[in-house]
Amino acid sequence: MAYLLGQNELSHRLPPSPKDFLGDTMSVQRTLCIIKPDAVEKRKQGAIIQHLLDEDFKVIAMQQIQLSQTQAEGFYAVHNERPFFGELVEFMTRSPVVVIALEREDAIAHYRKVIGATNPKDAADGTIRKLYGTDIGENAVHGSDSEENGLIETNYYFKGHELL
Ligand code: 3AN
Repeated sequence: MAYLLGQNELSHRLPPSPKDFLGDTMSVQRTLCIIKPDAVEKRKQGAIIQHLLDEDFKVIAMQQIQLSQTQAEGFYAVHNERPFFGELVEFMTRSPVVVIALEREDAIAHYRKVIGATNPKDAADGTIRKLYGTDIGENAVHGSDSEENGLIETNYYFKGHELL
């Protein structure tokens, strides 16, 4: 019974997922989209959101924010040993981003297909990164890389009651 657990015990639990409510038989997943500063600066956020809606993603939460250094460093902590970490944090805090929690059947794999390869140069024609990305650093959108990270990342930006 969650309400009997202390704060520390609760913080180690995974956030609720669609499966908690709908059972194991279905494959609805969540993924976190961030429309990065380069794409917002180019005013492509509307086109990217429409592209995702046309691919049957449901927007369950969305907000425009300017990431703080701490927020960006925390979100990309897994990359903090990589040579591009400083550049990545500087870029992600440069100007506002649009953060969107998305839900869909098979969301993780389908979203990665729709956004294309990390480097827009290598991304397939018609993918979001090919259409709107600039280079490997400024590649228009972020996407979660696993079902577990889809939940963790969605909950990094949104509280449970904000996910509709
Ligand atoms: P993806 O976003 O496709 O999952 P990751 O997880 O390998 O790619 O990288 C996270 C982010 O770090 C990328 N979206 C990209 O913006 C940035 N990045 C990756 N490789 C480089 C690089 N060589 N130089 C600059 N930024 C990079």
